[in-house]
Amino acid sequence: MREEYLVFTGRPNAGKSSVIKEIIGLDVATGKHPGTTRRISKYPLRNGLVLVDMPGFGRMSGVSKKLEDRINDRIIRFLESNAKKVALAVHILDISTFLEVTWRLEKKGFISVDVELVDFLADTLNEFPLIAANKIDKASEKEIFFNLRDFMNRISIGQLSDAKNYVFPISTKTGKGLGALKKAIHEKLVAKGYRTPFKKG
Ligand SMILES: Nc1nc2c(ncn2[C@@H]2O[C@H](COP(=O)(O)OP(=O)(O)OP(=O)(O)O)[C@@H](O)[C@H]2O)c(=O)[nH]1
Ligand SMILES: [Mg+2]
Repeated sequence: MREEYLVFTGRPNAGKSSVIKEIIGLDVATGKHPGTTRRISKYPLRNGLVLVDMPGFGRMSGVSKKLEDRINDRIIRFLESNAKKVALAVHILDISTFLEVTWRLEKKGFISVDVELVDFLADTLNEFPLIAANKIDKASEKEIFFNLRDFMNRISIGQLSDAKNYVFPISTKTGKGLGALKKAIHEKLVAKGYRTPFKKG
């Protein structure tokens, strides 16, 4: 049977595993500290569709620089070598701290890891990933609005109106926005021939 991947990416602690838990209903490990998921973890769903929970891309706590580099390399290599087998990628980011983190990186001459990874996914997979702008409960509405607008302006999606079809503000804590994200994931997978993608193997 063919095997295809539903991949979840994001920086450490963004809430990848929490989104998987809430939306797909899989009992994956979540944790307070960046670096909870250390391996590229695969969970078979249905009809050859395999969910992939990635470790965080970027800095982790309690992990040597060497291991961190190795994990980051593995993520990039997995995505590059399996590009044709990725049915859908969902990128999760912590939108509540997006601008703060981005400005801090820019001062050091780096670009946002989230922007970099989203653009890498779009290039490598030839399709724009769905984006879960998570943790909207952690900042004021105004702050979330500014962070979202800035993020959407930075990713290479062209029109801001297009970005709205791909970017979903959510909170796995309050449940806000999860229905819309789930629907979007479902629709994309159905279009790829997976009629009941959320059921387990
Ligand atoms: N306030 C708030 N906290 C959240 C939300 N989503 C996740 N968290 C918390 O953020 C922390 C990280 O969540 P995980 O789901 O483990 O994140 P991850 O991206 O899988 O992290 P790694 O596996 O370490 O890369 C946990 O303490 C979660 O409870 C949210 O929407 N709001
Ligand atoms: Mg995780």
